Amino acid sequence: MFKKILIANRGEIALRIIRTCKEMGIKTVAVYSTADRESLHVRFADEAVCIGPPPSQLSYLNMPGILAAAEITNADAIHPGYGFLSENAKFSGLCRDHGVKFIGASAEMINSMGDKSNAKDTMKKAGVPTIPGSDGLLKSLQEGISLAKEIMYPVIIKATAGGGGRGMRIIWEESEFEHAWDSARTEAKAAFGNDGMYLEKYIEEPRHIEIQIAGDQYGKACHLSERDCSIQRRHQKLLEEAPSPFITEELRNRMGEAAVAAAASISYEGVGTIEFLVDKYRNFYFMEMNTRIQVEHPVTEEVINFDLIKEQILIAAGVPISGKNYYPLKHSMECRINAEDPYNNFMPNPGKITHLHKPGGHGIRVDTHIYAGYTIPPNYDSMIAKLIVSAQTREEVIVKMERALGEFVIDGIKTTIPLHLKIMQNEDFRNGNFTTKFMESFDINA
Ligand code: MV4
Repeated sequence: MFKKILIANRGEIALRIIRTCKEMGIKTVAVYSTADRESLHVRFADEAVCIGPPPSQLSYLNMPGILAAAEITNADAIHPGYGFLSENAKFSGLCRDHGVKFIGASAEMINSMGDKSNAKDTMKKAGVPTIPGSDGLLKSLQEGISLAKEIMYPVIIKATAGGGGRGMRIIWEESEFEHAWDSARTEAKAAFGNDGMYLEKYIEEPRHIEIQIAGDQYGKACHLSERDCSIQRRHQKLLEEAPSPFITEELRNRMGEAAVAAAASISYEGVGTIEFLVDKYRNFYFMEMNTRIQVEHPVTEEVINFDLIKEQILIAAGVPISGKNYYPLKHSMECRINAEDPYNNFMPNPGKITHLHKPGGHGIRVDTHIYAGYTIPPNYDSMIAKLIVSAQTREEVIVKMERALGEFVIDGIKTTIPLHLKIMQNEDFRNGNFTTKFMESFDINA
């Protein structure tokens, strides 16, 4: 087992990883930027190394600095958390070259799944359902136009280097094709240095449902049930839950089997997520694979009673997984609390927390790094806490979530707590009647 793990991240996920390491008897090294000197991950780790000034490029993305910190502290592994270097193939490769275990995917796996057209092709060959569309990349505008005519509008073109909604365009009729093609390629070239595009039939009003998977070094894979992440705004998830109110036991079995086939076919090692789009007829299609631990992993931990960070560390250390699939035993929901003003276009609102009261009681979990007197720096993501509520049924979770949101006091800054309270009161949400379009028509003032 590892003796010492360096955590190449900040905020709640750095704390989350430190906590599991402590329980496993593993020493921890925090790295931090000068903006995070007063952060809890710095205080709770056994050692801490300053790696640079506030901008991420100069600190949490500073690969030589982080590798040097691992070397001087004698860390034998690096946990990247989510975001930052967690899906950076170059960093994964550098860790391998330096003899320090990267607790995440190999450089080859990150490259393979990071190219979305290639990932789709790989999954199709493994027998995972994919959305009808181009066979690989489009070779020309003309090829796109004639294929769209064949599969019929609406279609969507996607940048193969994209993901998270960047470099994609929905096309409703042929007259829009050329402009969409040009603008998407220009955007992709500027953002990723790669303007390769592929085409798919556009699925209207889908649900975003993802399956947590785990695979080990011995070729075994399993699934750990699904999360419904349909409540998003501009490709930022706001709220996630497990199980999905839309998924039947039969569909869960089929999606779980497809996700296991996907993971096994690429000999996936570690924990990962297979993202699916599910249409109104409950057809499901592979969308993307994430090769990291995700923000919303706690809802899965709560419904299957299992520490996913511990599992990640065990797999990285070569411990085999049991291979059994896991199914939800109860219901869990996570509200992401951001330092943003939901009444003013989600404007970021960093600053000092003058007073704090975290909710408590049965079934309540708060994953956060904030404390009274803490100043949220303006340099990083605006998520400051995750409120995770679990109970026997979805109805009970919603009642408890309303109660817990009402108890949560974060003074000094604006947060998205009022938005979540309004979502909990929405009839369609309460009935489980929502798609990825939910937030487009949601009005916090209504
Ligand atoms: C789609 C789609 C409809 N049809 N593909 C958005 C992010 C990227 N991962 C893929 N995305 C979509 N791909 C087809 N063929 C709709 C979306 C989409 C979406 C997906 C999941 C969650 C929220 C979304 C919001 C807008 C569009």
